[in-house]
Amino acid sequence: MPCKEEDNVQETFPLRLYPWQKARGPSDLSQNRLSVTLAGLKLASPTMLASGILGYSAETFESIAEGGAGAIVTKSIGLKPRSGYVNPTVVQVSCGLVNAMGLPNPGMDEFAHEIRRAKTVLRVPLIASIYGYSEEEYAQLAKKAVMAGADAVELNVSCPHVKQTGSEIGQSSELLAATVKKVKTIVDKPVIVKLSPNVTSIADLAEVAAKAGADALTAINTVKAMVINAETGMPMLSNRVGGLSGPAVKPIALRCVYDIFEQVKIPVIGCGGITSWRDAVEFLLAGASAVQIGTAIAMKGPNVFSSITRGVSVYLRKNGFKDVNEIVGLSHHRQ
Ligand code: RRO
Repeated sequence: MPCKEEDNVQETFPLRLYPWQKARGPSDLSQNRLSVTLAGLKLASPTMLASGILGYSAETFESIAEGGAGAIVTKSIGLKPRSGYVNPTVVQVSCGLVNAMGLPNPGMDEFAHEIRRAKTVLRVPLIASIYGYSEEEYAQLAKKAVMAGADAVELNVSCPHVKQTGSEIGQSSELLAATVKKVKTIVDKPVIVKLSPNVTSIADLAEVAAKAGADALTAINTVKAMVINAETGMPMLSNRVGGLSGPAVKPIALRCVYDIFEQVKIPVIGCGGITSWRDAVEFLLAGASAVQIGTAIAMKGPNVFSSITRGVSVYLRKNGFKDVNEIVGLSHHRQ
């Protein structure tokens, strides 16, 4: 079955009116109804570049921001350079991608130059994604990233397939709490924690991160997955196991955001299969204050930011909302 695409704002309106929509008066077209403040970061649009896609150079950050992204998250960076796994590292499947890149990155000392360069041109917040093998490493990386100019850090505690980092930290309440606490003692910029869906209760781990001092949460990283080639009889990825992203994971990600919003008060950033304005609206209604976009860039190109932003804006106007923040978590309202 092909992935369903519903991106045309003109054809899909007017929506059915729900009780919460009827009470609203006419909206002011002149204001920027899309701006959000997230853990102290000011975003002109609630769309962000997700970590892992086009996340390496100041030039690509700039072009993504010019394309309409409200913030940029870098590729995950560690203390030492890493070449990642050998090819094949990405396989296309129905409605998504399965990747096992293996954390390729130049190491923070090298990448700090890129952060500095990016900060001279970027007008949107730059968030450094970092991964480590201990709480001390996360803290060192956070300090280096912030000293280079990063506006916030996103702790990648959820990579599904690299040993002794990623989800091995994010799946353990003790390691997760210790990591977040340590980073919070070192930096005074917002600390965002990217959570794994490969757990029994993502909301419980969200609560652990929040209690340890996290300023916001990103939900979700990729879903642990694999692909086998019937012709060769072998797994397709060199690492055998990887992470599934794209429209295939959207309902999982949406449920995760919904569950977290019910249990935890800090802002949630939705991530997972957001491809159209309608997907973005669904995440906002589930409780996301902003959304990250990754795989859709590979599928549709960087203009996906402006098409999603435009669509969300039209949705808000047509339904009488003055401000994107008014719809955050609305699906939780009970009549
Ligand atoms: O680099 C990767 O293989 C990777 C990472 Br760091 C991650 O967080 N999630 C993912 O699916 N792949």
